[in-house]
Amino acid sequence: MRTSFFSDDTICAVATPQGMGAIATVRVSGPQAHAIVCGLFSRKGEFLNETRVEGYRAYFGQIVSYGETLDEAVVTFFKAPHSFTGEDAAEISVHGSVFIQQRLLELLVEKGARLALPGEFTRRAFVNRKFDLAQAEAVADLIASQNEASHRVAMNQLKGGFSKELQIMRSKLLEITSLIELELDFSEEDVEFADRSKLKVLLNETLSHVFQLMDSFRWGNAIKNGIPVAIVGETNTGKSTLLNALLGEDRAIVSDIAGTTRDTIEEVMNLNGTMFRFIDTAGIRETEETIEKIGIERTFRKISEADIVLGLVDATQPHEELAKAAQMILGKIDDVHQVVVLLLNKTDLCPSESADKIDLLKSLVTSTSLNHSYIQTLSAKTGNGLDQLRQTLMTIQQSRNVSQDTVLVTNVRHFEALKHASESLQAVQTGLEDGIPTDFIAQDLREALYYLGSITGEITTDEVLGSIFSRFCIGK
Ligand SMILES: Nc1nc2c(ncn2[C@@H]2O[C@H](COP(=O)(O)OP(=O)(O)OP(=O)(O)O)[C@@H](O)[C@H]2O)c(=O)[nH]1
Ligand SMILES: [Mg+2]
Repeated sequence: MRTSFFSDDTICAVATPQGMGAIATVRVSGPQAHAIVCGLFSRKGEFLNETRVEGYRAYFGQIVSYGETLDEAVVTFFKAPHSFTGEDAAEISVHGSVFIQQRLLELLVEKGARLALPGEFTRRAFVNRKFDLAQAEAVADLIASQNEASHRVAMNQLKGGFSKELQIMRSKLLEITSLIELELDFSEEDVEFADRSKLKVLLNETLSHVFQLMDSFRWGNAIKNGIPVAIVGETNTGKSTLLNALLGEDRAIVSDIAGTTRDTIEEVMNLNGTMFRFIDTAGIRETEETIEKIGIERTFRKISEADIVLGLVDATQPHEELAKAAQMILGKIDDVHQVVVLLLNKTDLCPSESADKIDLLKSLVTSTSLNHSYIQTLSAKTGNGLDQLRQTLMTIQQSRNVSQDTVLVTNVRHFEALKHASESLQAVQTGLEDGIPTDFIAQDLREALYYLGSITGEITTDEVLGSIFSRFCIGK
């Protein structure tokens, strides 16, 4: 249900970033958009006639008010429904002085427009069915995207890949639900319109699809906010030195005192178009020191949240201690969701022992059930092995293979809705097993449909829409 939230008013806002720039663009949308803009826009000494405006053509002229020229401008008119919002609209490009932008808005308001609320252009586009809610949210993601991967995911969502998958799922479920509801109408006669075995198959299919989408959230979210890479190991193994080397700056304090890093330090970095979020953590050791203990607990949490774990061990340690340190790290890896890179650090101090110790690490990994692991030598101090590490990170990222068409869930709201839908579908499943009355099953199915529909905005309330669009900025 897309309720008509808007009155018949015309809105305006600066659509380009705030402040001074070479050019600023002001957007105007609504039934009076053409009339209002024409009342300010003069060409060769004459105001443009609203009835003669051609759409999709760039007009050059002046913004004139009270006989004074404010600026030269290029104006493009769009005609409903073929505009971003689906309404009559215009875009005015002027020189990007803050004064000109402000004055132009004032003039538009004087002529009858009103300043747009945050996200109001996109909200109007949604109400006018230019796209669904998931696509509207993709517009925000696209604008916020800072690297190739997040751009690709947002673009796919904008093109409607995710929406289409949801639509298919919903229409299948809807079919079954209507049959079940039909049974309710004939409840006296004890008929079964909806084939129960078919329903079970459909439920299984839908549930596994929902689970698959939920699973993609971990990766989708990582792409949007930077793939979390935790740098972990015992104290003094060189974790902070590695963070600094990767970033190319002295971000974390490095010292030969064990337990230097107490709290986690996070920095985002773009590597070949992919954003990684490196997390330097407190070194793991037995300690009675309260603050350090809290830091180490935090390290364990960061390990579990990471997609990639860089596990550092100190090459100068004897075999036995090295093995213990590596095993401690390997024991914390969740092989389904995580990849571990074991790094034999400080190899500059004992180059002749590297090969031997790498063999030891290899044999340790082989004795675990881990399938996604890499082992490398490193000297965080001299930078030896850094390029290879960067290469490994790229390889791991590429192996996730996010193609143009892969649907990834990147939005917490969508993830929550999928989770609720999965719970309702599971309730239907157990209901069928336990032979629960049909009306309860119908209710759970309706609930699942509701949650799936809420993602694309088939079913939404004004409150939900308000909260989504208020997070957009003005002019969007
Ligand atoms: N020779 C050599 N020294 C290193 C290397 N990496 C780190 N170091 C030294 O090892 C000491 C500890 O380095 P940090 O980076 O502070 O180690 P950390 O793992 O962050 O230590 P905590 O924060 O205490 O857990 C410092 O003196 C570093 O200069 C390396 O590759 N080679
Ligand atoms: Mg440190």
